[in-house]
Amino acid sequence: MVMGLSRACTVRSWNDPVSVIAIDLDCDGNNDLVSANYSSDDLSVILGNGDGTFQGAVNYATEEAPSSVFSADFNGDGYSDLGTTDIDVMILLGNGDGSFQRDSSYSTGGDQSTSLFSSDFDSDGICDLVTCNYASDDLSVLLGNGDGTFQSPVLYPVGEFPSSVFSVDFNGDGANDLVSVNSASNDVSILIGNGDGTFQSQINYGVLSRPYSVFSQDFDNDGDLDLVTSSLNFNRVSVMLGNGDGSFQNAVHYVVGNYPTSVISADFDGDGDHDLVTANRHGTVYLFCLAVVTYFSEQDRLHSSNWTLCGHSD
Ligand SMILES: [Ca+2]
Ligand SMILES: [Ca+2]
Ligand SMILES: [Ca+2]
Ligand SMILES: [Ca+2]
Repeated sequence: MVMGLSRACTVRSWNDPVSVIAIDLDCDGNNDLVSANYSSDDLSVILGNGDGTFQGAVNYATEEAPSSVFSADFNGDGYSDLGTTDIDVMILLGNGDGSFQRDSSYSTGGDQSTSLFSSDFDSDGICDLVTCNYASDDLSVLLGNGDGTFQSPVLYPVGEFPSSVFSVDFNGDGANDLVSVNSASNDVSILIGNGDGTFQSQINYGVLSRPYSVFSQDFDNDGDLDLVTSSLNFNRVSVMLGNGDGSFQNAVHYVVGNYPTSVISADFDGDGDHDLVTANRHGTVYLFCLAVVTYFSEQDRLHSSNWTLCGHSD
């Protein structure tokens, strides 16, 4: 099986980038990068040149210790905006040229928001926000007004120490649902959306110890969205196939690298199957990343390959 990844390229100019996204921010057709930098209290915007190289970082100050960044068009002007969680949720509105203006901050009503996601929860075509709040064991839903501002948060209890949140329509009713992965209760919480911006109570499914990251994709191509979580303690990812009604089958586990802090899915080898990549951390060497792609198509289950992506050892 041939992989499309061939080399590692390290881009450095920030401190402790704990969250990163790739999106075209300046509308030139090239993907750009944004990182949330936990130790330097800022976001780095790094514009891509389209050939795999990048320009220097432009930093935007946040309040304190940003832990997550997400991009959506919050004010509907066609330009990508940024949201980040630190003490509050901070919104930066995009100018369309890769620069941003700091807009407003919003309390989540919870404690220690570690993850942020945006989708439309009340079906009005306007991007809304959800955060997961690590220390208060809940999710905060903030409905968007369409001009880049948001309504007051509504909180929903989930499992213990939620570390990541994601939103898709698990039961196919047209309303986006929520999932959080809970690192102390070792489960995921599913909250089915009512389509009006409110959500039903959590339904929980057990996964491996200290799950930290969650992502959704239709891994078995049956039309039902499935889940994957990463387990810090067992160095595995857990795949739970969806039944299409918002319920899930028991998790199947796959070995990846050490301490997988993040897992996402994409088709890396162009065969139409959804592959996985995890970002793994090693002991005291903070942010030393080893990418592991695990194929789990029926023909090639459990095959994985490793690439060293970047080293950071201060
Ligand atoms: Ca915008
Ligand atoms: Ca909305
Ligand atoms: Ca739904
Ligand atoms: Ca599926």
